[in-house]
Amino acid sequence: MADIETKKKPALKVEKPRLYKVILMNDDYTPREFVIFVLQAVFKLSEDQASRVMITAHMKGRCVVTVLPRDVAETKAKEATDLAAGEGFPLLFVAEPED
Ligand code: TYC
Repeated sequence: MADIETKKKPALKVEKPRLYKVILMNDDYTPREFVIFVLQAVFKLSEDQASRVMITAHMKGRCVVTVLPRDVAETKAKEATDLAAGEGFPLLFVAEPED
C-alpha cells in the first residue's frame, strides 16, 4: 500500500515535571512540639509521621518531609518557614531537586 503513513516521533518530547524534595532542617531553638505542629498543619502529616520526621531531623540534621512538583514544594517550604518565623522560631524548610 503506497499511501500508508509512517509514524514520526513528535518534534518536541514532553518532559516529566521535575520533582523537588521539601527538607526539614534541625536547629537548637524550635520546640519539638512546634515542629510537629507545623508538619501537621502545612504538610498534613499524621501525628505519628510528624513525630518521626521531627526526631529524624533532630538526630541527623535534616529529613525529607515530602516530594512535590517544584512550585508546590517551594510554596509549602516558604509557608512552613514563615509560620515558624511568625512565632519567633528559626525553623527552616528548604526545597531541592530530587536526584
Ligand atoms: N532540635 C530542636 C530541640 O532540641 C527540635 C527540632 C527538631 C528542631 C527538628 C528542628 O527540624 C527540627 N528543641
